[in-house]
Amino acid sequence: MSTAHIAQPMTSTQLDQLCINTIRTLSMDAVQQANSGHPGTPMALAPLVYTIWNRVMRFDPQDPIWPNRDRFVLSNGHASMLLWSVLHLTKTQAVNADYEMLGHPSVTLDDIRHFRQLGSKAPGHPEYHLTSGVEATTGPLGQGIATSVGMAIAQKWLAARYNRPGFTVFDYNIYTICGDGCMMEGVGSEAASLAAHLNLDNLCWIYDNNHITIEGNTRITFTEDVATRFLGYGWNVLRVGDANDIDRIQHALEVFRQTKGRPTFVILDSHIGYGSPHKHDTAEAHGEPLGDEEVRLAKRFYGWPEDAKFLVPGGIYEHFAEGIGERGAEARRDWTNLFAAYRTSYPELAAEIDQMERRELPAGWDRNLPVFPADAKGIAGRDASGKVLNVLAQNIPWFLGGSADLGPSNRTLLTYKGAEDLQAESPGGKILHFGVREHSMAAIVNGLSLSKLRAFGATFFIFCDYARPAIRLSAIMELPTIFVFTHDAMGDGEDGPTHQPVEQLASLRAIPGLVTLRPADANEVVEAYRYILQLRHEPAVLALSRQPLPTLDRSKYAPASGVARGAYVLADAPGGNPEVILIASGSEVSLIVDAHQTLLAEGIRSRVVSMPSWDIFEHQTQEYRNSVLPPAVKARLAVEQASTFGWERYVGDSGQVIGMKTFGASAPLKELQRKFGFEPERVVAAARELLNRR
Ligand SMILES: Cc1ncc(C[n+]2csc(CCOP(=O)(O)OP(=O)(O)O)c2C)c(N)n1
Ligand SMILES: [Mg+2]
Repeated sequence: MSTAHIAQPMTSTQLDQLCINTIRTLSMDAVQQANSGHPGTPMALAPLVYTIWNRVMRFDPQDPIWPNRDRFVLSNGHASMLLWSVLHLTKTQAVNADYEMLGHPSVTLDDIRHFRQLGSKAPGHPEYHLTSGVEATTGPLGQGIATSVGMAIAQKWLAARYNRPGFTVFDYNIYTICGDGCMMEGVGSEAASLAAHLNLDNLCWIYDNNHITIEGNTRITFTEDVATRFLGYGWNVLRVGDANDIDRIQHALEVFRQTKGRPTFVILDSHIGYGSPHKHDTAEAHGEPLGDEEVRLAKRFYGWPEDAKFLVPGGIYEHFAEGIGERGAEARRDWTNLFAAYRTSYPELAAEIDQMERRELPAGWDRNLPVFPADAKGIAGRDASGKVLNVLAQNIPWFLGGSADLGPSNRTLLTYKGAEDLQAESPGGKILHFGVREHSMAAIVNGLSLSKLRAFGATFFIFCDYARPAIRLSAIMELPTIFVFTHDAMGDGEDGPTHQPVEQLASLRAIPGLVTLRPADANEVVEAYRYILQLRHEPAVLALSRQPLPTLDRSKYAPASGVARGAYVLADAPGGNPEVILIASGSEVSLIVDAHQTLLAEGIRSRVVSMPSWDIFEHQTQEYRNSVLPPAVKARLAVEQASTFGWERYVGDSGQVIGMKTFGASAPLKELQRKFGFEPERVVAAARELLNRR
């Protein structure tokens, strides 16, 4: 059917409505074509998304990575067709991972026709690493809203550091849409609490209050008073009673922009599946195609040609070009001029922004990194880390972070002169206090990183489980976030099994793209940070010891720079040619070094391999890997205070692993080491056994 069936719109109001219905029908058609997806929420929220994009947001489709653009986060990621529709209709341009404009649109109509199909830029959920214009990967409910708090903290931080009188370089806002699911998820509550504590008045969440989730009406499970809850946090709470009233929506967003000192929460009453005569207000509209007949009926309701598919009527692209297109272009032009003048007045700050935006490191970023002398007593991984963090934070202006209330234990507090807490009244501080909120901490670190800050979050290693969903998203988004986890094994002995990590290493090593490092001594900690800081597209986890670890004598053993290869030969049998290989990470490396000395004295040719990172090692050439673990040497022993799960890949069928097969126990560390076999004698005995020399 041709566009002729739609009367040529005359008024701007009619054009608004036509744009909204275009978003709705594109969404319905895409879901129907894919025979999977979520039509109902795009049908309900098209007016909201239209208003944000075409009337409010300062976003230039010609340059979707312009630094001072407003951010839009779709936390109810299942409604992704909203995003694909507006990215398409605004002709948002594609950019690659090196921040180069590609000269073609981010999302084509063909991508929408292939919604949820392999290779389409319109996948099932918004994917930051895949489609330009997506500000955050969403889908796991609650992550988007929590991540947007990180974005809001980042904006305030950028403003505090870089704005100067007459030069408001950063003043963007963050608009986040969420649904009942996001409201139910705990991570959202953690983040909402912190957002109000930090007075994030640049942050606006719009809650799609449709009373529907997958199992039906929310009366079966979600009857709290959300408005009161947000008032309790300290948010500015607004209500728009009709999701189709775009003037009211626009007004609410104006109130948001005028509200100072607190974030804004807009409760928007909507009807899922709006326009579908049989499915509106039902859970069926949430996640199933409407069916051809129902699509037809909904189109009839919208006054749309019933048989048209993927129709973008004449005038639609133009209406977006006149709205967000012109407003965004003008905002970016003004900003570009402002920034040119800023560059003249503040060349160093401007250069800093350039580097930061490209995820580069400033010259001298690693100067003064400590070198630790050999010391049998040694230093704890967390202490070495604390020294490194304090150097990095001074060398890299946009490096910042903190802990989920364990800063003193994690040794993540920045203590150098001038280091300041990040609080509402000091938004440019670099010491973050996440409170006891590990999950939202990790999501917020993602938000900071999406804003190009180099951010770290910290807690006890055991509680990485509480942060894991957001760490996983870090990896999916290919963000260079940093997670500093201390108390990496049984070092906190008396706290017992609830505090002793067992399966956490295996679980993190299983996350594709995440670099997990467990350094053996203080110099390996330094080298681990040196490696991590140079990553631009991968997140990293550091598992650090609570207790002192001997600082290895690097004049006797191989240099710690071997960390950059994931695993390296630390000590070898004289002349090489080992008959047994001992492999360990972290605190168990010095243990196998001790065992190695005994074995050598017994005439057994052992090799010691320090393996701080499986992930990095896996990326080395086969040749290098064979040089560390020669295939011919089958007698291999891995020692690690963690689940043995996965070590078979390095020790092989004829190897052995000394590790954890149960949870730990509450006792002093020495006793635990004895009970679980982490003693040199046990390692020596196991090596002998492997060689059949009892
Ligand atoms: C953490 C998480 N748990 C479960 C799901 C599966 N899921 C997707 S949408 C949805 C219901 C969401 O309801 P709501 O947020 O109200 O969205 P609406 O149907 O109103 O669009 C669920 C449970 C998910 N995506 N993420
Ligand atoms: Mg809902």
